[in-house]
Amino acid sequence: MRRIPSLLLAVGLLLATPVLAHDIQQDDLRIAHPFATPAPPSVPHGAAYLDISVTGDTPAVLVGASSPASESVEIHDMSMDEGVMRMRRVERLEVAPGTTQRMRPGGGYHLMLMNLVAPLNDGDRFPLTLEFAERGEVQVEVWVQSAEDGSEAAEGHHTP
Ligand SMILES: [Cu+2]
Repeated sequence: MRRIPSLLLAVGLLLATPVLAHDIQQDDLRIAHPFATPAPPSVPHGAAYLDISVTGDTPAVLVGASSPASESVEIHDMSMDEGVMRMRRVERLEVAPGTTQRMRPGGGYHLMLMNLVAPLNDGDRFPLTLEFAERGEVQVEVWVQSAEDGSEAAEGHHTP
């Protein structure tokens, strides 16, 4: 009989844990296929990528993000500057109505996981909270996978 309370407790904890979805539809906002590229112990920072789609009439403005996987999360834009790849932090990323902002390795916007708590290994999953102006927070589950796999999955994963 002593096992029953602990079993019930375990079930209660399971139920209390929010189930994080990989693809999120929240009102007219859709977050698709969040993934992060693997980061070995020698790499201090990681990068996460996802697609943000807005189907309604008002833009979605990403103003921040956070995750237990790193000390902080910054919105970055990467571009070529006189032949050199440069990353710069941006305070907000606006997604216009009726459009999709795609993030992919190799350039453009990404979410920088500043000071990783642990290496990111292929197959790992971790929660990420996106903060949108006016719309509040959206929680997603990020999958760690190689850039090629992630991009392919992102492209092919959501064809209607
Ligand atoms: Cu960056």
